[in-house]
Amino acid sequence: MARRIMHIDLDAFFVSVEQVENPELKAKPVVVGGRPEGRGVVASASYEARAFGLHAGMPLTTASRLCPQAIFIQGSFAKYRDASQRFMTILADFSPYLEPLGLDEAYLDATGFESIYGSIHQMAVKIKQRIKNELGLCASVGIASCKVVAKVASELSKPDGLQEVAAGKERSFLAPLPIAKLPGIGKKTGRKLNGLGINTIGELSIMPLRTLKSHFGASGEVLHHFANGIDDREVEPPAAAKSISRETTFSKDTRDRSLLKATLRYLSERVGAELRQEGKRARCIFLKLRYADFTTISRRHTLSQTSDSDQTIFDTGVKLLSRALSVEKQPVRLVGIGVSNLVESGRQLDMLDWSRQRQEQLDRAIDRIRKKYGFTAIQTGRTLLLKDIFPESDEGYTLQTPSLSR
Ligand code: TTP
Ligand code: MG
Repeated sequence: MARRIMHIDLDAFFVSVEQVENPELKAKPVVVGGRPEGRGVVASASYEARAFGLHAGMPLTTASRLCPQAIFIQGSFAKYRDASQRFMTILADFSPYLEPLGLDEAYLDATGFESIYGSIHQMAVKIKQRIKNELGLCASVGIASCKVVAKVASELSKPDGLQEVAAGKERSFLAPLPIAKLPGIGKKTGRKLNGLGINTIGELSIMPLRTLKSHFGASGEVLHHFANGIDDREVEPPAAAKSISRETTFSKDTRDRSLLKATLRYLSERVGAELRQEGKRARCIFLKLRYADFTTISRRHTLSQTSDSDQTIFDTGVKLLSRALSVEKQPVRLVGIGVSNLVESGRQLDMLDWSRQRQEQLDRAIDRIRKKYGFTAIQTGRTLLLKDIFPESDEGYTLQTPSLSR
């Protein structure tokens, strides 16, 4: 029996959450991403804003030039995470075979659910209704025999869409579409294919596999299968997070070591707080730097013992930072810190290591205070410097883009 896979994606997610909170924003060109004069990019644009050519990833300055009447919103990640959790909870009511992707999309395996809902189409209608009634948000749904076709179908049906591709019709559904609609074809691959005279998915589907492999290596085979509507990937429940990181872009490129360290301290505390909330410890700490010319580097350090302490994350970050700055003289545009190689924090502390134990107790006490009174209610000397630079909110300092101020 052919599988029935659903792909569900919320329309203009960040913007729609803002519109639910403030209905005056409805039916207007709205952009979430930051102030129009800021250096960030559009994270989400309402469909009214898209009519002016605005899209995710566009610099905010360009967006405000193309659509000066647009309403620009800084956004708040905590709000979106909350809406996302409620969205996933609704989906989980419909099927345990659920694979969330990012915040606002998921695959759901609905094979065999016809008997409960009458048809898979009816099931999708019910899902859309619940999302609308309970969250006030619109979802678009694609239904097909595999993930890739379901995803293309939901995308094509937007906004507020629902499209089902019958089993056996996958190829004919995809054939007339431009290759850019196929997941896995980015700008570079798209240009290369166009250069080879391939413009539609249908043209790609009949390209000899050998030729595709010679141009794109192993991914040539994936392209061939996808273009023919073949995709055996299962709907998989989420794997545990592999890393946790936070980063921010400065409003002005900087060489100021105290500002860099203060920012690193703040980001380390955010990473540490999430690590502890997840009940994990990390073996590896990494630093990310982007210089003024956009060169981006990542440096990592493996700890001899796993840790979930802000201080360890920060100290390691500072060492990596000093080393990097000693070889590169350019000002820094972006700094980020993260942890990886995570393990469950079940292991008891080494009772002999008192200073470490005290540090970990302190982190937990700070977490509790912050949970109650807001992130900036308690601050280490080093992050106080940031008070003059970034606006404060209960969730912490508001950094350049909402997705980064988690
Ligand atoms: P998308 O689903 O790609 O976009 P969208 O929901 O805004 O619009 P669509 O109707 O086309 O689905 O991404 C979901 C959210 O993820 C989006 O609202 C904001 C965030 N996001 C970013 O922060 N940066 C990005 O570059 C993109 C693409 C999305
Ligand atoms: Mg979306």
